[in-house]
Amino acid sequence: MTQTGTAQIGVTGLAVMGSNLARNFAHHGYTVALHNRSIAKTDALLAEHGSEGTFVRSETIAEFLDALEKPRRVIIMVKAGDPTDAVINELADAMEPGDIIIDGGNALYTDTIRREKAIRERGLHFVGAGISGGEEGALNGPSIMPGGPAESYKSLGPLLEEISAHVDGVPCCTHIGPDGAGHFVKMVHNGIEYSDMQLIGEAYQLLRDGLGLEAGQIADVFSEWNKGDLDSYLVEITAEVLRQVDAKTGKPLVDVIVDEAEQKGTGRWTVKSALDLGVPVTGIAEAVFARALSGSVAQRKAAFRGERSDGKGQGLASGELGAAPTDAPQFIEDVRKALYASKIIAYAQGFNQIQAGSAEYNWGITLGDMATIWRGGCIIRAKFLNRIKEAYDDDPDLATLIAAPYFRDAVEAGIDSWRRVVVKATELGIPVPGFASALSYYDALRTERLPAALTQGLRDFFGAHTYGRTDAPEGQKFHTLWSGDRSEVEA
Ligand code: NBP
Repeated sequence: MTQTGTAQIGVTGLAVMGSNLARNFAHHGYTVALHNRSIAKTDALLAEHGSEGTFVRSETIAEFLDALEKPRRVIIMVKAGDPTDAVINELADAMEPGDIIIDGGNALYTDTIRREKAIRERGLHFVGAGISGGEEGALNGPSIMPGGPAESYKSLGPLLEEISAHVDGVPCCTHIGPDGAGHFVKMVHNGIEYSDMQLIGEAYQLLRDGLGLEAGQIADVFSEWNKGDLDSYLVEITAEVLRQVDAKTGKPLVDVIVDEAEQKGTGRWTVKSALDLGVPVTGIAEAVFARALSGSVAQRKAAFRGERSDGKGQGLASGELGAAPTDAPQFIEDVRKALYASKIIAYAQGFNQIQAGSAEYNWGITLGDMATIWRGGCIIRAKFLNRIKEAYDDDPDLATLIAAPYFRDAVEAGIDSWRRVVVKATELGIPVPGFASALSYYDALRTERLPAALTQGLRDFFGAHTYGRTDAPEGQKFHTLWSGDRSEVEA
């Protein structure tokens, strides 16, 4: 029986993400053409899940493309980087004008911009789509962030929206903007995810080292927090991970896991992009550096404040540490409020980065839509994203999330707790880079006169870099003749 032109969608790259995405399409009644570089993965998928829907097996790209109805829609789910380029080129060589290539991997947005341009010039459509939610999301409904031409979204959008997560009947998928917009937003999403996890980690450590709570007790605290403003997937699974007992030792699993956090690179990309755009995403940067610090094994061994494991005596001293908090329930509540306030800052910074990226590349991104499509399916799904959506609905040009009434009030309600936590952590020698830098960011934004005036003075002194004056029109520059008579001239 010929199966030419029977499949509405094709998936190439059938590792964990691609297989689950293919099954998700099949569960929604679509006929799915399957392809993988090595046939073993295709056959394994068909053997284990072939009965879940209608799949078309293919061994070659030619067979794969033949199975698809036209214009063809092909999703690539292979390793990001060179493998993705290899697959795109192989497909583009064999496809016809109007066909759509979708890269669902975690591509760097600048690669997506380059690829979209090259593929467009060949008469094909290229859509870089960020997909979040891990393997579970891919199977049961991810959050999808497709970029690329608006025209291709007309044909592709309904399929993607159907298989995406839904919250209150609204799909967690929307057209983000042209070329690299989807992958840019996915990148910032991942950066926010880094920041969220770092803040959760700091809260955990404060309860563990500040109050001496066991993992199981901290799990109960997180479960309780998940019933309120902090209600989110990451807080929910924090309780689950903390409650897990290691079968081998009988200890909490978290106590036997090596404390070196790894990264695949999207957090680093977010920070690099933020540096280029000049957007202070301090929360994400602290999270990326905290992971790097955890992996700085030699430095940690050399500086460790206890007995050094290499037998070379004591590590570095910490000075006198303060006493543990005496009112445990109050401290737990303070940490909860500090976590929420810091999280608001992290999202405010991430949304500012999307705003700046959208302006830089003319993407026309609607910020409220990002909050909408992150409400379900993805790793950072959280109840408070509804509030972010409302804030941008009320004012699409909001300069910062913390200026929106709900968030302004939420941060102000937690500010005393937040300061107490940072002070107590400092006294106890517990590192809280996320909490502390978020608080400094918040204080800096609200400071009338920043020391940047002095920075400008210094720059003018050693490099004649000039400065503006508070009493002169914006843009007018001045220079003091530091090595002369120190009079001021207009630059
Ligand atoms: P991997 O990132 O582990 O990639 C494995 C797949 O890439 C296999 O199908 C493999 O084929 C194929 N592949 C490679 Br490697 N080199 C190739 C080449 N030169 N030509 C053709 N195919 C090649 O798979 P994954 O974890 O399912 O992730 C897929 C994409 O989704 C990645 O970009 C990832 O960053 C992204 N993503 C992953 C997650 C997650 O939770 N894992 C979440 C969100 C996004 P083979 O079978 O022949 O070796």
